[in-house]
Amino acid sequence: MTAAGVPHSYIPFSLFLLLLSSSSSHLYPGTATAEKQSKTRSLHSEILRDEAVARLNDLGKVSDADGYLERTFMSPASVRAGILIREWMEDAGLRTWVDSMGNLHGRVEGMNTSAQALLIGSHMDTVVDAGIFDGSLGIISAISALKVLKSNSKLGELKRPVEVIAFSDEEGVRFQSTFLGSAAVAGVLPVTALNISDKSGVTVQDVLTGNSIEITEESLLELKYDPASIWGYVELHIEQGPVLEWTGFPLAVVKGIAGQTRLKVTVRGSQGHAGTVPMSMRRDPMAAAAELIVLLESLCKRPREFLLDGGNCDEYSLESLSTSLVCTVGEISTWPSASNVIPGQVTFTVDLRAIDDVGREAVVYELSNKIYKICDRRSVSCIIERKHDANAVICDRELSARLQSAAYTAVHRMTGEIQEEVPVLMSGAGHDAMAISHLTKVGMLFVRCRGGISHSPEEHVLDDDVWVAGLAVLAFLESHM
Ligand code: HGY
Ligand code: MN
Ligand code: MN
Repeated sequence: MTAAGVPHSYIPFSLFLLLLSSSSSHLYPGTATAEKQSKTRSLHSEILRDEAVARLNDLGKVSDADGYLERTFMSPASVRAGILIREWMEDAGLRTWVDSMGNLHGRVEGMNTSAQALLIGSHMDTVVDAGIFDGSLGIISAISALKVLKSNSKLGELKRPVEVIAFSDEEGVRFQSTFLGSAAVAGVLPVTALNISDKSGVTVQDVLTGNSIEITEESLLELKYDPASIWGYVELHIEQGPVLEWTGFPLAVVKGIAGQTRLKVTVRGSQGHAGTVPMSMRRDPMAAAAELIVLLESLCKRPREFLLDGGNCDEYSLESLSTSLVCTVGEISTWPSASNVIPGQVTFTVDLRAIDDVGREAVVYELSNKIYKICDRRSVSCIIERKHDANAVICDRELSARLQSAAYTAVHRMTGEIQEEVPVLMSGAGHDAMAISHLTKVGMLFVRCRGGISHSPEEHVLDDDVWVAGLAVLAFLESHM
């Protein structure tokens, strides 16, 4: 298995040989004989594949935008999506409610209401121009697996309560601070988060009030679950990377999730006429921002070069950074944004991730120092706001072992083949499991996605991989019966 902390893009070659030797494109029941058809039926394909795929497509049409998928925290489309998901939860026999941070819950008590509950969830919000599987697959697979138990009158055989949670804001697209929903359930969302405003000055509190949710500090604190009442949290999610497709396996267990920092950098200079100000006399924030963004890319491509003389991180962190550090400038805006005006201000976002938290901190420190030096030299001013931080999370071993066994069972049920090794991968993408790890032990399963593409309308999961995902959740639930 991959060594601790080695991100999936750096699986040791020996493991790759093992995976490649044993991997074959897992055949699924193709032209089924009568006996195979009954087997397929016993694999609940109508619910775990056909209906789940139809629901993913239906949910993928619920958008705030025309022509592309966008659902942000408590937006009109997110509310409509919640109504749809709530119907599906009730169709699976779950008791449902919406909490005061917009999370949608569906719960079945099982045979022992006082036993510690199993939470299964993911997010119902999306990025801009999103794919239909990111977040939604984890919610729909969980609901479908519970519906199979209901259709076999087995919900009452669950040893513990099972609660599906569709979290209201994992992407953090609107307010830049992610996990608004899951952090509230974990009890780690500061009440100050209610005052965070979006680009138009609307706050989180305003959005909740606009949805007739009057949240107070008390009601926010009441959202926190009692850790003693929770057995653990499981999240099934698309891999959003290319490794599973490359290895030929449909499922993987997640070993851990990279830590992340989000910054907002605002550079101010002197706004002026594009035609009259000599180049030598300009204080141009756009040119400064361009130099800062190229610096950021160089630092993240060659951290050792920048950090060794800085001396603020050891060899282990440097080694980890050289394999896992990634950074992205996803948003940039300028004022007044006119072609014949030297801008007065440029603002851009920085999304920075690494498996090692010490290394990530060292990068943020070094980057900030260099940004201020460059702005000084260019006589422009600079403000760096730290909008979000989440430390790296390592998934629980015992829970991961149970997920691995569920994945193994699912693939074996579908293909009849023995999948020697269920791959174990690191996640560069963030997930609600990071927030819930403050509440209880967490485990994650990854599902193969075409070309590893995500955060794009090209995002795609094979129908049969949706099916095997549902079978894995079903097998995991059966281990709690
Ligand atoms: O950005 C992420 O890693 C996640 O998709 N929110
Ligand atoms: Mn995402
Ligand atoms: Mn996601």
